[in-house]
Amino acid sequence: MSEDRKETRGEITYDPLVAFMALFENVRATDDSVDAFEGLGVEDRLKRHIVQGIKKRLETHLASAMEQYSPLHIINEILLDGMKTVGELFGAGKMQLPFVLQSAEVMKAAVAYLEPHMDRVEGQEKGSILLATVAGDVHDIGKNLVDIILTNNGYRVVNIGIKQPINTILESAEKENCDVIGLSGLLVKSTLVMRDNLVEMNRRGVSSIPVILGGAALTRSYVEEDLREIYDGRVFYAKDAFEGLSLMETIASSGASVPPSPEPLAGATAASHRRPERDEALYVFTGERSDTPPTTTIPTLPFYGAKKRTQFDIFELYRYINPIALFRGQWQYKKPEEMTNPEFTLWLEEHVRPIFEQKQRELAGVMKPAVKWGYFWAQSERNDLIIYHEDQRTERARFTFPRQRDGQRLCLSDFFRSVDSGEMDVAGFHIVTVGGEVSEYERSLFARGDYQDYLYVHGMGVETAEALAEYWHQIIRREMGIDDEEPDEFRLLFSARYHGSRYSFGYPACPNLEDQAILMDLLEPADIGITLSEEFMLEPEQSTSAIIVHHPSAKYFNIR
Ligand code: B1M
Repeated sequence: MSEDRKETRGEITYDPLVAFMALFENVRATDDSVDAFEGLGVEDRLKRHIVQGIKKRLETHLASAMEQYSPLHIINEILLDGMKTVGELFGAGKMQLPFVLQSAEVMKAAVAYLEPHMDRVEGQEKGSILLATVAGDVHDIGKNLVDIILTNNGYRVVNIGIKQPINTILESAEKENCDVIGLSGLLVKSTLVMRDNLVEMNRRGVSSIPVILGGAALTRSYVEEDLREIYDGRVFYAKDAFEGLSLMETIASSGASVPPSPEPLAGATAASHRRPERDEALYVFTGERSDTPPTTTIPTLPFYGAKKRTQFDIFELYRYINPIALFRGQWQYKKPEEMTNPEFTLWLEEHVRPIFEQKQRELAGVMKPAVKWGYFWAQSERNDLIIYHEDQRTERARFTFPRQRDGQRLCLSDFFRSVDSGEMDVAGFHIVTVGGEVSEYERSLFARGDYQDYLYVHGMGVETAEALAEYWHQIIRREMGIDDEEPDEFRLLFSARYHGSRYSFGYPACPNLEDQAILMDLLEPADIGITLSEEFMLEPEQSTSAIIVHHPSAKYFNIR
């Protein structure tokens, strides 16, 4: 156990002193005898501030630049030129996203300093965009990254937040006189909402406004082929914030006339389309089950119903964070071409792990982990999984899962004993959260312009929620007595090398988000502060749920 953790009643609690000290970590000691800007002209000094993300002495250098240039010239010709270099370095894989955000922070600070000295800021922008996450979707960070990159590259961004209906989007775009509408969404359902939004824009005759779409559930071909056929105006796909920026640049440079949609990318074939509609045929049982053999043993039911736990050793949970998912996925550190994999791993250990360790301490008191979990009698019936009351006779709930059309014809229900077998099986469920405080903290960082920290804190929230799910799944395996294949390395734990599996509703084997409502009825997690929105999203945001399957052959599979 590390020394900076305080132990009380066998639990490790938050230590304010440790958190305070953590604030001063990662502050690089600078050698004041060396002037990083020495010998540079006023323009190059400012560009260096931007490209290297240096805030120190920014105001002094801006003040001396103002002796020569107008604030507007400084922004448009010098600082934005620096941001252009940042974009190019990022595009060439020579700059990591957290450093891009650090540059954006400096840009924001510089503009804030210059603004009071400008006669009129409005109308000086390169273009404007209304940004929103579509109705029913709570995902914020992707859209906010787009906001940061566009704002700090000279565009006016009107960011109206998450879960936005088309009415509000169009009203705000009109009121704010935006040139472009940008829609974001991560849910499969959001791809349909985006399509409906475009149809509605046609109907209202406002299709002269170009639309940029982004988010993980979209594919380029879905946007550039299917949606382009539907929308009377121009619609573009942006895979990330920088593609959003280059699209804005193309649109802005074409003036009033909207540029033609680019040709679809080679390789964007019909086969790569994601057709998000539910395929009913997959849910109809045609008489042919998979050849999943019944388990030889059924675990003893640890207890019937649900329990909760709210006391955790947060540092123990942090051990279950998958560093690859955090460093490479959330924080988006990418391997530069010139580095080998082992070199990059070493680089991450040297440069990124210290940030991870510092954030663990900083957020120890912000994370509020809580779990609700339980065990229920269960049996399968074709594609259905029936959950019984404690009497093992009365049906309490029923899930219907899709079945693979070809190949093994796998279906989640086949991992459970069937009604015909006459034997009662056991299903586990859990729902975990790290609470809402981390999201509030994250939002305050975004609002303050602490963009790099915003990314770091968001990533920590996401991966601590994932870690808690991993940790609790292990506890469940122990309680069920299926901890016979526990890996002795965390690396193997992250690749699910253990007995049984954990499936989250909304993922391919059990894609119906609506099933979250059944899980909520079973676990009743309101007492740990988790609720379900009308769109079947969990509140707080950093929460996740799963059904735990004990069958030894249970592994992830796709439904096609
Ligand atoms: Co979940 N999740 N998740 N999740 N999660 C998704 C979204 C999912 C697609 C995964 C999958 O199926 N493969 C899936 C939804 C599928 C569906 O709709 N059915 C899913 C699910 C099912 C769920 C749960 C329901 C699972 C469960 O518990 N039963 C649950 C719901 C949570 C809730 O209700 N609150 C859940 C939970 C979680 C975690 C908490 C564990 C965690 C955090 C979620 C969060 O932050 N709110 C999480 C994560 C991490 C993901 C994935 C893996 C990653 C999301 C992310 O953080 N991306 C995600 C799968 C995926 O995206 N590949 C998934 C990083 C972020 C910076 O990227 O927002 O895409 P993104 O933005 C990018 C680009 O897309 C683009 O630029 C950005 C920056 O480069 N971009 C634009 C975005 N908008 C743009 C707009 C533009 C231009 C570019 O112009 C306008």
